[in-house]
Amino acid sequence: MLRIGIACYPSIGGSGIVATQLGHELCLRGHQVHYFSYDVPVRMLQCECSCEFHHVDVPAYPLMRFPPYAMALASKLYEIACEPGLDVIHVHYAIPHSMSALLAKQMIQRTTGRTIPFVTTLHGTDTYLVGQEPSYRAVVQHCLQESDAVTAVSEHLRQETIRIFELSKPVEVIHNFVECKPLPEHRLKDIGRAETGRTLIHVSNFRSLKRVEDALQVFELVSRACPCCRMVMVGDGPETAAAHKLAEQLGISDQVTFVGRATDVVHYMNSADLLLSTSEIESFGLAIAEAMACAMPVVCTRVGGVPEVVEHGKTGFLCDTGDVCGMACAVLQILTNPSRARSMGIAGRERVEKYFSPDVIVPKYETLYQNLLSSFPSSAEPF
Ligand code: GMT
Repeated sequence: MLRIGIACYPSIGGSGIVATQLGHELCLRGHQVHYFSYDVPVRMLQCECSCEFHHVDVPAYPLMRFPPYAMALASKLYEIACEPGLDVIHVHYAIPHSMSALLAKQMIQRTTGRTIPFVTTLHGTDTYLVGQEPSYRAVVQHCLQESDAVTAVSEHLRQETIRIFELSKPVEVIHNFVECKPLPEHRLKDIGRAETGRTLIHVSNFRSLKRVEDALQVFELVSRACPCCRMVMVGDGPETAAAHKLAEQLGISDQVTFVGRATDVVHYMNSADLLLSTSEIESFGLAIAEAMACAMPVVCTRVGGVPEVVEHGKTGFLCDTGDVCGMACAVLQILTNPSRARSMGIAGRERVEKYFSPDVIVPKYETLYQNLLSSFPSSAEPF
């Protein structure tokens, strides 16, 4: 049994969701989990395990235009690592969490002589986008190099991380996982039925890289051939207002429902028939795997780690980024062929169960922690 500190973003977003689900699973497996963030992680509120949450206080002072969150997180990690004690620190999303973990590790070493190893899990934009900002790059590179282990949520992200940060250390791929919840009765009956196969769903944080406008344009083309179909847009972000405007311009506002931020995405997925993901980059695509777990076929862009998740032609279709016509054709191929839709949905769920389930993925993290602890014998305290 290990005492594991997890630092993550608390908001609805892939990295925070994965971190919280991991904490939950580790707790169910008998480990003691401590979360660190500036707010209670959204998914933590929905689970009933005995994980502890440590609020990171960031005091403001008039001199500081930008209160130093990374420093406050390092202090909190240090405090809890000393008492009640941690065996390993696992940070999700490198910026700024791995910097705080490195600082905490050094402070613990200096004051107690113990070494508490830390793992950095990269989620995507910390490598592809934000990590490459000249203001952050050198620090991210240093913190990855100094992490006791670095993991990436896909092979694509692993390769890009090594290339971009010129890392001389290994990066291990540990894919994301999603739970395959029992399908509701209506869904079991309805998968792929022609008369119900008409609701598309798009789930994202409406940032520009999600190309939400492409999703609406695809839907507009699909609705010409299939006038009764509907589109549910789940999420919120900087492009939300533009998306509403575009829906009006395209004359599809009556068929498109914007539901905003949702904590229970599965609820919407279980009432939809096809997921459309139009991103220009996606390290993994958690929403895609969540849709597959709901036995839903997917039409996605062939980017980043998405081809590791979606098997083209079997669990959905992969198209080129921006190929609105190609994506509309792929959607129509599925909507107009109920038996294909059904077999794709079922194949997707099977794929998630086989490769991206908690039982397959969580032991990989446990093994990683154990291996680190055995290479730092001084770190293990009796627990
Ligand atoms: O999609 C985002 O921009 C949010 C980001 C996050 O960290 O919250 O998502 C990234 O991490 C997810 C969980 O590992 C992945 O499923 C997403 O594909 C990844 N997003 C990108 O790579 C753009």
